[in-house]
Amino acid sequence: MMGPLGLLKNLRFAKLRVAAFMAALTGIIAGAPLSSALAWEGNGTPVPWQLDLPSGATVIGRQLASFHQELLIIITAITVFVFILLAYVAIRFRRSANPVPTRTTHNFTIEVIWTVVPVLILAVIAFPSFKLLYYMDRAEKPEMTLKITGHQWYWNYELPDQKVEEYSSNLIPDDKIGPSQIRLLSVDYPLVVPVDTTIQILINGADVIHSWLVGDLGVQKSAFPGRTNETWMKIDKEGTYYGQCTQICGDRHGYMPIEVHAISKEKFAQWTDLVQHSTAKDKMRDANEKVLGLDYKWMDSPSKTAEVAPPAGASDQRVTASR
Ligand SMILES: [Cu+2]
Repeated sequence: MMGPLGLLKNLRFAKLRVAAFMAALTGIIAGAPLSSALAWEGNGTPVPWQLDLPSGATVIGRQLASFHQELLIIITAITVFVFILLAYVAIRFRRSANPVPTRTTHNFTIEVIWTVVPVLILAVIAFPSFKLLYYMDRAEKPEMTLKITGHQWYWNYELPDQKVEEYSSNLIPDDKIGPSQIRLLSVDYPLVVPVDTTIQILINGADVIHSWLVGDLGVQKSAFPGRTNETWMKIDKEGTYYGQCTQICGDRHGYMPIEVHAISKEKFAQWTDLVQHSTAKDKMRDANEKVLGLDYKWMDSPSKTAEVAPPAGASDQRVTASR
């Protein structure tokens, strides 16, 4: 049994907790628009104190980021409004200030307002959302095609217009990560595409559902087995962009990163030429070394942790064997 003193202590404690919670909530609400102002300039690699969506290297990426900002403003306004309303009700109608409760159950005007206003807010959100969805859906006049296939657990890329045959892009093992590479994001043979080119992306999965996401490029598309999904991108900033598989696809889901090198059209022509006509044993390695300046010395000695990265095609054999 709790004595009157204990009850009082408990009440005080409850009040303190409510006050702390409200202060925290106010902090979060006040901080939300501030965080959006700190849009993070990166390439998909995590940076300390990073907040918000990447700044974007495609029109879609930037439109997604600005739509996100608009939504954040609407969400913040609604949250602040509801919070103020709750605080007002809790204080104004507390038992001591309002000993005889009213028996009101209906108010026609208020009911109309709380139905119509949310509908209007949703319509305001839906219009730009659908516009953007349709814009992202497919390219108007694609200049080239990129085929992406998700495998357990690596990505395959093919550039049929440039006669670049399907190749695998595997994670670099931990013990081979050099100063120019990023652990869990760098791959052996990255995807190479030209800038200022409308690229039609055709994507599917070889075994299970995967999802190709590169935040800076504003691309996220699911890779289903037996179905080809379409999207597009037109990169306007040269650079290296990273992404990851965003569909839980098995125990090495976190080890199939995406590395995209966006280079000038001239360099891209040089790259495709080398990939086809290089006299080196590993043509793509030669092209990547010469055009992208990638360091492949790590490949010349065996990896101690390589058993965690199965060789390309390993899962295909397993799938065939089970059939
Ligand atoms: Cu996956």
